[in-house]
Amino acid sequence: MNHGKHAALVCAAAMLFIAAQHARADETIHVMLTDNEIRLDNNEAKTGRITFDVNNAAKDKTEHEFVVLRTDKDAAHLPVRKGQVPESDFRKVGEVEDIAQGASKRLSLKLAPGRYVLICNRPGHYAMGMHTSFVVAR
Ligand SMILES: [Cu+2]
Repeated sequence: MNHGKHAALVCAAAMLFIAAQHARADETIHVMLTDNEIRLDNNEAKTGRITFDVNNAAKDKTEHEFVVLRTDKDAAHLPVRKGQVPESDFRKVGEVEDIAQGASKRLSLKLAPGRYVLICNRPGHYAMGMHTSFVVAR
């Protein structure tokens, strides 16, 4: 095999490898829970396996949780009953509970394209502002 052909084959193989790696790439979203907010380093991800790295960065010693709901509703206008969003009214995709102040927990999910709302559903916390929207693009 001449050198030029060999180089082209190696190059094609490398490109296929990169394409395959890209298709399987896991995306990590860093989630910061504060006393009255959920902050993400990115409110959008591509379809596939997404890992939420959830850190309770609250100033007070309150435990928080992190719930992923699949819904087209506006994150700020979900129904609330007795201080909590009725999770059974929604398609709950995943959840991590009981995250102590200063602690982190990871939640890895395979998410389909669409709109999601991320909340903390400890009583009263949603109403305090612990919600944000999240979009999974094709
Ligand atoms: Cu909370």
